[in-house]
Amino acid sequence: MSNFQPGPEHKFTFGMWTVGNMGRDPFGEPVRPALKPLEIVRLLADVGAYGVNLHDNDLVPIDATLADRKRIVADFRNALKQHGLVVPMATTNLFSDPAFKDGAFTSNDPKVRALALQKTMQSIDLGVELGAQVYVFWGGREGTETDVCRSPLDAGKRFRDALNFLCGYVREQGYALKFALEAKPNEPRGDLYLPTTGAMLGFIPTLDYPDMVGVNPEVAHEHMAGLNFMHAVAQAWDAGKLFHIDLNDQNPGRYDQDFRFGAQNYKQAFFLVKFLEDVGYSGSRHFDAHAYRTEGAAGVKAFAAGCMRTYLILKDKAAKFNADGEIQMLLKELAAGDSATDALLGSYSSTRAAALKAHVFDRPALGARDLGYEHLDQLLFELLMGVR
Ligand code: GCO
Ligand code: MN
Ligand code: MN
Repeated sequence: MSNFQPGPEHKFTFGMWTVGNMGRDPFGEPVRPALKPLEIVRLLADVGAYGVNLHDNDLVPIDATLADRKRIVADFRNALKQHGLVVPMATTNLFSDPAFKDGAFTSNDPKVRALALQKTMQSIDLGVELGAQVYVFWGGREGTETDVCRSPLDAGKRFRDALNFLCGYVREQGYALKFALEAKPNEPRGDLYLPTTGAMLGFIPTLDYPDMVGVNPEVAHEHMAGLNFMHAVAQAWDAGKLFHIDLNDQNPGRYDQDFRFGAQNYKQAFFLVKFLEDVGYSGSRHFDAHAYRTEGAAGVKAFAAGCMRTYLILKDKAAKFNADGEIQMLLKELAAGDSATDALLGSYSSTRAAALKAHVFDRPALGARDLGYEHLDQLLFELLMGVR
């Protein structure tokens, strides 16, 4: 890896809403013109992305007629073909329309819940038609400003019922589609239900078809909650549930920043890329971010190119870290045991338990050991800064 050029093998994808973001915020009007779906496809192909993901209404307006839908989808498919882009993931917009102002699947109003199911089935059909294999659920409005409105137990039950219904739908259609649940602690609601990836992982086994359902962790969302993103990803991976990932960046304790991948926390981004590459994660590397509001067309391209380039640079750094003799020797020493101690560890047996109970440890020596993490962490810093 020397030129950090993105290729299809890297599976870099962007949401239509990311490079299409017009820079609107709660205080200011859009600073960039709306891009047509075909312009988004062209832009992403230009910067070397592999795929483009979408909400139903990123492509087909919510009030489109069936004839409109047919024409729009046909044009989009042509553009994808022409530019060699795929659509690995799709999702539903269940947050923009005022009908969903108090939630979609968790709304108190049965009509809203039914509408959410209808909209999602139609959007699943669209996603599958475009080739999506992963379907993301981000419950942007599934939450509260005040808990006076409903019990979180009712909300949880309704969310479960909705996912069970939709799993049933996907199974009956014979779609090869997996669901990926995306947690976020807050924004746009004061509090969102199931606020972390860990919470989602606890919820999945309560579903009727847990094997069909995994997670879509997002860097910014765990950082908003002040958590270590890579740890959440590791837990998802360990559970066999890392179906998708949303890459961006974010400082803790801020609004939902959606910065370019690696823009803020180089070190966390490094450990994340190293983790994904070390374990052999083979899904999309999906960027769910947008250019700073200061940017125009060139800035948006620089943003998209930067996300991918940063990933590849960090991948290269991860390989250097793994090949660094001194770093690897130090890590090996840290975990080194001796045959006497090794015999005390392992699966349970009554003999082992008895031996362990009888063993005399030199506890003060264990406490006095200098672990050398200061030196190791400095070596990492120097490697990342390119002076090693
Ligand atoms: C956000 C979310 C969304 C979702 C997207 C796909 O904070 O706005 O991250 O961008 O990822 O709706 O589900
Ligand atoms: Mn987000
Ligand atoms: Mn996201």
